[in-house]
Amino acid sequence: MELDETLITKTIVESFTRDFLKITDVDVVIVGAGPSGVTAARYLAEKGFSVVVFERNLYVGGGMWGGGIMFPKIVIQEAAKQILEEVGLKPEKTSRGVYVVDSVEAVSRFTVSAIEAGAKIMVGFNVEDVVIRGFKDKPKICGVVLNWTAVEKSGLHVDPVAIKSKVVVDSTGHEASVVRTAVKKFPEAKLQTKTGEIMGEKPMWVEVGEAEVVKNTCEVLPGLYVAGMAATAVFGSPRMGPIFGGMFLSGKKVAELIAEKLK
Ligand code: 48H
Repeated sequence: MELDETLITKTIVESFTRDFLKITDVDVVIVGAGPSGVTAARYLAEKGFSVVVFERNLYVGGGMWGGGIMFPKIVIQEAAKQILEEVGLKPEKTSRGVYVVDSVEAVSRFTVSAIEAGAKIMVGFNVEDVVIRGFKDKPKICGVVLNWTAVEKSGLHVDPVAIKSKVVVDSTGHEASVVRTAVKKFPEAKLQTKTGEIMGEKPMWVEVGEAEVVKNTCEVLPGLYVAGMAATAVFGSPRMGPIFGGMFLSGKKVAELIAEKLK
């Protein structure tokens, strides 16, 4: 067989198009492939739901690569140990009582497990809006609007496309960008927070931050869930710095909530 140039082109375009057509209508769209997003993707796919994760970078992992101050180590507490073991990691118990794993191995194992469970991860896509049904004070979020990150960065005027889903998870980290967009477009729609608005992340307090990120993982608007640092930002909880147990536990919790809702 001659390795003709266009054969490669056709293979790429055909394979990508086939993949994309499969994810235009799914059970769950997850925005952001950080620790909370990939964890949620794995659990939901394992339960048999169709799941797609859109990540604006060309790589997955979010804040996991850099560990703390770029020392590539992921620290977790006992409560999250089992989640890491399920993906094949072997958390090392330290004399300080917390556990530690290598960042690169953690990103790799979490990503592979989500894919093996059946989740599709699409990189290079920026979610810029949501799809809704219902107006006034009762919008129901039922999908996302996306474009290539390259289009967003270049400022080209290119219209996006939409993906429909039963629910959407905002696991975009500190930005909580999906909730922010939804609230900006629908100020009438009240969030499930004390003020009904985005409360903003508070300074560091590890113990409280770790407990609250899990507690605040929930459906904030009909059809829209928050997980990970997005939950911290929306509910005005303290940040926790470079400990990741709460992120994995939040990803697991959002998957359980959605599984219950969609069953
Ligand atoms: C597509 C998007 C969009 C968009 C953002 O930041 P992350 O790692 O998120 P979490 O919440 O799973 O984990 C947080 C953790 O990494 C962290 O920062 C901690 C523990 N900080 C504590 C502290 O005190 O600082 O990942 C979010 C991902 C990233 O990969 C973004 O590129 C992506 O979401 N993303 N993808 N469309 N609109 N916005």
